[in-house]
Amino acid sequence: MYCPCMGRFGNQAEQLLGALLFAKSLNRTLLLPPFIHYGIDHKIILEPFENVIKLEPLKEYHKVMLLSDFMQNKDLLSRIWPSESRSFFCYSSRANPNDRSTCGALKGEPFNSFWNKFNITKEENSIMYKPLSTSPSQANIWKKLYPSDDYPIITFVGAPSSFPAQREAIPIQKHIVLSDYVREKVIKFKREKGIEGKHYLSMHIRHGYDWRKACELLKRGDLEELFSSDQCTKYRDIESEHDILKDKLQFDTCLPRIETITTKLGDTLSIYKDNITIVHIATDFDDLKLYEILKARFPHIEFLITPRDPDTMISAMMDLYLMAHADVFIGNCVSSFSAFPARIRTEQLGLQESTYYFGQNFSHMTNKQEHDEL
Ligand code: GFB
Repeated sequence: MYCPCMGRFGNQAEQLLGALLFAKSLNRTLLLPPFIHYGIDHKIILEPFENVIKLEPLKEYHKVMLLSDFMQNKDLLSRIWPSESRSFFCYSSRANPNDRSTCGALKGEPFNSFWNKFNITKEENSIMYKPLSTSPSQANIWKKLYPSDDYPIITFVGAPSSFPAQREAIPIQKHIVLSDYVREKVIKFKREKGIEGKHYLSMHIRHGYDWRKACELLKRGDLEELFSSDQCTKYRDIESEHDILKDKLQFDTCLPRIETITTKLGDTLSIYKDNITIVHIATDFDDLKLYEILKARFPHIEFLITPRDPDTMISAMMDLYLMAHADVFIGNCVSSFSAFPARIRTEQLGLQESTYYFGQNFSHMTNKQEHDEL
């Protein structure tokens, strides 16, 4: 059990992959937490896990249970996580500097709101596991130190996994399928727009204020990776099992200029000839100037955006679905929000050939093809 207390959807989704991998290595059930969404004025919204991701395909990978079901099951709760002995596990304390004896599991937001939602208002016990890590390679040590007879439940303060997700966890995306709830919202949206069954291209334009600031980091010139950039800057060499850097990350790949966006869109549409006349724009910021430029440059294209409602995750979920299932996708290489649909396309739907990124020209050959060429 854990709180997905770091980052927004893209970060939480990558850490879910690592948490599944770790739970499997321990042969313990993973309790699936709600996703944490931040609305207007950082309002914390807990989106039920099952509204976003289907449970059945996940169960094919490993034993899982909804955290909300577990918390409502009073019998199970009092048997394996009784209120008087509720331990939290952490690598090291995040509590006040003058009290390092507790994990500080409920300190600050979103930690406090998350646990309060499940009526957990107090940390009874803290277990700090430093220098152990939550890498599956340490599973045997975990089993020895914290056997399930003595520790039927391990509750982590944050996700027991890294961001970005480690390479080994990426294929688990095969089992992360967007829910019917999201699918139906998209079908309704398409029906309303009269585009059911029509081919479309989807592009992710990540360019809000936080993103602009984050991309500035690349101007230092010495960063090899940022957030989810491994998805297009690196590939795994099959023989040596090492990650090979295809190309150094450039600023324009993180924050594409308008010219970069229009050129990439034009070049990509021309590959698909006249087959695509609809372009969905997934974005964190509606830049009306950009929309005007796109309409003027591509007069024969119908541009679509999903309905906005910042206090729910609906728009984000619909954008993720539309990007994942588009005939053609152009993503942001650095963004973990782009990485989620890109992984669905490559790991689940076999759509890697029609998955592109803005900015510098990365080759999208498979590892095997790259390898054969050497
Ligand atoms: O998902 P996320 O971690 O992706 O955070 P990045 C971006 C959030 O912005 C999403 C919203 O969870 C959404 O709430 N958002 C972004 C969007 N793109 C879209 C979109 O196309 N449609 C909709 N509806 N919403 C990084 C983080 O964000 O940003 C880093 O990974 C850091 O931790 C950095 O915070 C500044 O990876 O893009």
